[in-house]
Amino acid sequence: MSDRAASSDGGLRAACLGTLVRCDRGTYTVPSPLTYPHQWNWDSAFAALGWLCVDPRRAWQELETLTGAQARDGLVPHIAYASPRPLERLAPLLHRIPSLARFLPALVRSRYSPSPGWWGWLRGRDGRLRSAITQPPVAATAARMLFESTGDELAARRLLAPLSRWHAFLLGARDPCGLGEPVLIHPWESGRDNAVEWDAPLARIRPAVRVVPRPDRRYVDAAERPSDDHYRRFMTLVREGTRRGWPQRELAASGPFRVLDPAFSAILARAAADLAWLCSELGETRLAEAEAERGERVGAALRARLGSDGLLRAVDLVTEEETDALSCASALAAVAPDLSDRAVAAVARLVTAGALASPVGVRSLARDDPRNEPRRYWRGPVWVNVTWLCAFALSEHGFRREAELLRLRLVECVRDGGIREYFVPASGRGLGARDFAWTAALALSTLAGR
Ligand code: 2M8
Repeated sequence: MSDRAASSDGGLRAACLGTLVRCDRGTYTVPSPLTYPHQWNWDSAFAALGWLCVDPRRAWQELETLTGAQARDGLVPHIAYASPRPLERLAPLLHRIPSLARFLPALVRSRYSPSPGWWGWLRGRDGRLRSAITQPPVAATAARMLFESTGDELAARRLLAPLSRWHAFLLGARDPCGLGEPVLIHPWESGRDNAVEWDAPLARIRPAVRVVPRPDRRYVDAAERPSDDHYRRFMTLVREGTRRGWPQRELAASGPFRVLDPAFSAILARAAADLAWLCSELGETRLAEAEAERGERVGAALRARLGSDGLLRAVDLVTEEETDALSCASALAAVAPDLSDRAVAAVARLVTAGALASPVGVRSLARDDPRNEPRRYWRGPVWVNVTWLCAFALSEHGFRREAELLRLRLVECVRDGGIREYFVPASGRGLGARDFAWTAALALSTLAGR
């Protein structure tokens, strides 16, 4: 490596660390200080991998804080809210007094929408306010990586039961018909909020929420965020779930929005296999067996519905139709441990030279899809976590050359585009939130050769 490259790697490392530190809230990491001021689920798993490069104790703590927000039924929420500020503490009380409830929006206005009241003031095990939906379960895979690098048995052991209960929830309440894959009940659960796959299932939701607070657009251009129409439907699903008291099994069996996401399922298949490995390393045989069985169940379900082109796609369970879109979800399916060589080879082509390839990483939507919007959130841009997960998946399946190419693109992307939330595929321009934690964390991890 030339001196110049070495010194610019050093500069990038320092910049990434600066972002992680600015996003650090002591025991967890916010995705971005201005746009996302709470703890998010898969963001924290990625942040842990960044902390691992500089402070392993802090990395373990990230995952422990995340699982602390777990609900009684095992769900680990997609958002665990930061402690309310003094005035916000009054919100749950005001909510009960109809004549005062109208002051609520003013109290919680400044931070993020939806605020905790939208979910019905739910609390996790640790007392934090939380959402009622989940997100891709990357945490067990992050835990395995932390353990392989630190060997900290005590820290790992604390995570086994909560992670296993979460996986059990995903294949229990969230798989009421025994499909072998968890049913997602809100687009936010996929982590790819406004992906084109969700357009058709969302089109059936009649927007009952008309005025939606959009603090997200205070710091990010409206053209780079989901539209108001998307938000009305997102919030209608939340309001309806809260009105019904979030009956998870019922919503997964007959709710208004029900989809299978190959990315989420594949991440779960990998997570269960990784947790099985971790449990068996720590002598927890019973848990290890249960997790291995879960991983195999999801893997078998995915293999059974591979398309003729070797790729997996999302399914709308209300119409039982497969989406026509080719998105990064098909690429992320390779995260599952047991896929055929043919299926992994199809993904390898797709992300390095095919419709999802770009000079700065993996596109969120095929380049020639007429719905592609290169600047709008999950409808076209490149996201660093997607590129990183694809590189990880390909390398685990033995496609080392392709994995290395993606890693090079990832580092170039962040070096040239900045530590931003997402990137225009053709130009590499950074967009969305600034000081974005998973971009920093995964660039750090890649630079460290992990
Ligand atoms: C985005 O999602 C949130 C809702 O969960 C939002 O737009 O407000 C997604 O990119 C999601 O994947 C991510 O976890 C979250 C925080 O970075 O932001």
